[in-house]
Amino acid sequence: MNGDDPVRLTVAQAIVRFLAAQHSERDGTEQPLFAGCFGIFGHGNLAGLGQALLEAELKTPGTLRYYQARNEQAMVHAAAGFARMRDRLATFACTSSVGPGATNMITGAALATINRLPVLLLPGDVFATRPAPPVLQELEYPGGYDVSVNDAFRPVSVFFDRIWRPEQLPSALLGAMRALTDPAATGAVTLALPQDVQTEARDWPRALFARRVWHVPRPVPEPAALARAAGVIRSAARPVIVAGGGVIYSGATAELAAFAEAAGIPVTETQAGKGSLPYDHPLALGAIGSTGTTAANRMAARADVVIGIGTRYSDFTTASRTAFADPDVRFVNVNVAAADAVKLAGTALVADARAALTALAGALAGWSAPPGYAQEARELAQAWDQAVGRAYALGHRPLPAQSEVIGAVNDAAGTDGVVVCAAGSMPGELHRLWRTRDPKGYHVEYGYSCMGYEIAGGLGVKMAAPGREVFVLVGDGSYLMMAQELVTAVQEGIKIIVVLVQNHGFASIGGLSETVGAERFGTEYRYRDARSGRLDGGHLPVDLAANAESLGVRVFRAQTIAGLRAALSQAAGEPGPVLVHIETDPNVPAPASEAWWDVPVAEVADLEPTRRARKDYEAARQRQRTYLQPPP
Ligand SMILES: Cc1ncc(C[n+]2csc(CCOP(=O)(O)OP(=O)(O)O)c2C)c(N)n1
Ligand SMILES: [Mg+2]
Repeated sequence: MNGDDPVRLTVAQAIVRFLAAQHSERDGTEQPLFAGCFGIFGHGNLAGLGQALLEAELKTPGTLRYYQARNEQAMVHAAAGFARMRDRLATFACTSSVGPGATNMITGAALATINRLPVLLLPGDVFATRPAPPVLQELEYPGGYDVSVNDAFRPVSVFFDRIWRPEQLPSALLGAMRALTDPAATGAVTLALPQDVQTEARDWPRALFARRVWHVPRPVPEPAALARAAGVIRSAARPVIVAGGGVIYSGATAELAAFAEAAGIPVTETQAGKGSLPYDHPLALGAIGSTGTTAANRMAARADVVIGIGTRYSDFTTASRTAFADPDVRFVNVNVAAADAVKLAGTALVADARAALTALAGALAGWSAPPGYAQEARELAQAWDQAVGRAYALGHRPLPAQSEVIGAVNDAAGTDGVVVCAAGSMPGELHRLWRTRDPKGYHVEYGYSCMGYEIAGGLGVKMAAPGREVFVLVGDGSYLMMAQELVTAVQEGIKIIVVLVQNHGFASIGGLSETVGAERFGTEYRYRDARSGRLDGGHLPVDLAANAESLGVRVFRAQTIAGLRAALSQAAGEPGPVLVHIETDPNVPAPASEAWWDVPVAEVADLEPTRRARKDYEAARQRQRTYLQPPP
């Protein structure tokens, strides 16, 4: 037998067999690249991938297990949550039917690509052979019949291919695996599969299905770039590190601590980078930017050299380019992706975070920031932690404050728990208030900040780390948008602890609306009032605890923080998914960041509050910087 011996399979059977044989490797550890395949079947995939997954389940159980989801967007979120928890070394495939099933995955694809998380999407597509067009759910594009709704995946995927002919499959599969396992270019990978092609048989070379290992590289810095970066850092009197998600994906937290300690450089964290240092590390300043701590933001404001590591410098991180206020501030950017490394006109160090930190530590041996500098940072961090302690224990009445809920969940999570969140007012509060004790204990999706990620993403996190308790914090708005994967958790016996924070609407957007002079318009869940004709009646009578109960979830209704703590300790003993419902007062502000976020305000308005907001906005924009000064 040799590698070219034929194996006769359908395209879909070949895909399943190929995926089951793929592995990733980094630092000598191999693991299957795919933990399974999520799917929802329709006429666009049931006879192709559905049949193939069934055959695999019967013939080679466990090689690519099928998981049933309730919503295609949610299954992509679960895959993304899984991939993030596994540092992008493993993920899921997701199969959908044609048309709406496929386009439901587009939001999930965008989320994965923004967060640089590998997910493999296999949407069904219209017939390649076109025997009876248009088929059910086909959107006919008059400009050309080779376009389908799946072309909408192109801008949100890092790799897209459509398998018009079976012969194209091997190269498409190899290209897809390369993209998934490339740390600089990973994200959503889409292989669109016309429904007829999925079922067509062909003789495949046996070698296509051989066990294959994709080595995830740790690119080392180029010596000249290292010397340039070290030179800029040596010139600093007030250096600050911005640790992004790349630090965590690279597994570079120990190297970060060693580098920061040796050089006496305080460390701030983005949302994806939170947990890079434990919250009580002597050099940890916590969250930076619009949702940052006063400690991080005050140090950032006066920094002369900012060392970004594995960050893409979103507007939240830079406080819309106001966070770094020293007129001569310079940036050194360590990033595996060149496109991020050159941001803010920084001195680019294109490399894996761990490899770069080790190299920088060597290049800067014996050098450190001026004496007393680290102590200044330490004092600011301690003052912030006292503010956190107060926010955790406000004793607000009659309804508790959200910060107290975060405090109770933080206590319940201990050293090993994982908190999951994505949208609403909680991500900002979590960013500055959550005490991280482990690099994988904080999982807030803030690249796409997608309402509805929470429960589905939390499911993926738990599947990736079954030994850890997963706490999903979800607002009532996000819950109403996408809670249906609770049924998947029940079906699979996957234990997540969902803490549902009820505040009758979009507290976050309400607060933001007020700052831009839009008066909280349309942000609360209220009846339309018969007399005013507006949505300013009483609260809607939704009972989301009853909703979760009806899905088969074990539910606790907490009225107070003491009740929440009791429910969380009972939840620890539950075998399956749990939801704890608590109502909070949306009008208690968390300790402020002293930082700005650029959201434009109407330039002309009849409303006086809008006009006032515009004045404030114009004043704030004066502080906005361009960071265009080329590196020295
Ligand atoms: C899919 C999606 N649609 C809209 C938004 C804009 N948005 C951000 S937060 C938010 C409200 C979230 O409400 P809820 O989950 O109740 O959290 P709260 O703001 O009350 O804390 C909205 C509409 C978003 N982030 N994602
Ligand atoms: Mg809400």
